[in-house]
Amino acid sequence: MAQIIAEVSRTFNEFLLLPNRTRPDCSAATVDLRTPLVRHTVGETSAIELRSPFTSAIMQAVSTPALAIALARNGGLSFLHHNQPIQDQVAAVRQVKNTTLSEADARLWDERLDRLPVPDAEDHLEHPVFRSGSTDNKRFPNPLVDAAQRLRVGAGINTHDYQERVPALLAAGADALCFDSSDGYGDWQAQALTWVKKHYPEIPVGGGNVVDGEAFTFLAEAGADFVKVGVGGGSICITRDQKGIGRGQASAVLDVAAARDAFRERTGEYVPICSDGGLVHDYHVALALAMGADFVMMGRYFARFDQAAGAKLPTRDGFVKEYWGEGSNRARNWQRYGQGGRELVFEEGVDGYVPYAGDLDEGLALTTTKLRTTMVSCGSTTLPEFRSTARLTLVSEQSFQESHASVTLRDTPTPVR
Ligand code: RVP
Repeated sequence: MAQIIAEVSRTFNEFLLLPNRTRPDCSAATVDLRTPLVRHTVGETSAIELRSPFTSAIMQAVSTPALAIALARNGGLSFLHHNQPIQDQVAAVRQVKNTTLSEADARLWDERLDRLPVPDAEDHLEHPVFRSGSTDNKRFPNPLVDAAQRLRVGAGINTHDYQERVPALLAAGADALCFDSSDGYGDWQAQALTWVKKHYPEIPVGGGNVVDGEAFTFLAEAGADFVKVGVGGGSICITRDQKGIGRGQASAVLDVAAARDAFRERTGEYVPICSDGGLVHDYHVALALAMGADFVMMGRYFARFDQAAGAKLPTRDGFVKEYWGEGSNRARNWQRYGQGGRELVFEEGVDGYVPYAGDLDEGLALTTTKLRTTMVSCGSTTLPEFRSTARLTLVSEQSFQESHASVTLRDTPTPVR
């Protein structure tokens, strides 16, 4: 007989954090957002530590080289998508790895330039790098760079062509890989993980997506260096409507975090987890991290910025950016949404618009400030401390209503009597 899980499937909107005591040494400036990307022995440091717990989704509409550069400068990591020929993904990785901060710095100052044009694979202007933007250590004090000071970049891979794609991506300089699947709890992914770990033991490779502890443990035992959590919660995702598969993102993260901790106790190995999709408000990032995620992955959030791939279009109410799912007819990513062949028989994603939000640097700075101040209210200066001391409460519908302003806002037209 089918098993009914006792816990109701819950999402982020159903929770709030309670403030904890804030001591004098705990301030936004002292909050340290470093977090491990890669599996490591307890007590040791992860081979790659994100400077800030943000990664961008493995999606055509999101993770361009320009976005990867901007995000790495701000301490996070992009995973360039694999829904393109191997040589195109390789060219994208090269674009990120070949604009090093120090080289750009040297050229801009030596040649007294204000900006540096960065060409794409076909030699078209991809994006200019400005002196004040690319090189100012004060503006980007914590970039995510490798030992040679090159920005780090990740790449999505799939269980179909990994034996050709992985070596090509590594030759181009990819720093981390991630198997990209809407359902990672399967033998195909375990076999593919085993193959990558056997042939390229040095390269970090993540797995997913999963929504429960059993599936996490399966991938961790197969060698995953991190595991992504989330099925059906993405803003463009209709998998739950189409297949009846998924789980509320909060429940999924809580369950997988408990399994990660049990795995750590049993093996002495810490396997980071990533909350992927369904982060609608900035405060959802803090909730995901408090519930146990080591870092988050976002699509809609990053798709709104200049650096994302979608076209910027005018509307009567301002600008929007295009944003489409990997399971939509526009992306047709059959490698992620395996339905038994090389074609999508039905869509699992939609094609739409998101409000335009300008430049990534400014948007992410604001989100990061909110995260820091939330952690201060919760009395934490590090992410491990935050998740071990966080107190969360479920909210009723009435208290959810109470959370919002209940006056007429000044910029709302007042009816004339
Ligand atoms: P969101 O941040 O809510 O936009 O969600 C992004 C996530 O949604 C991706 O990282 C991926 O896991 C998932 N996704 C991508 N495409 C689709 C789809 O077409 N259903 N879903």
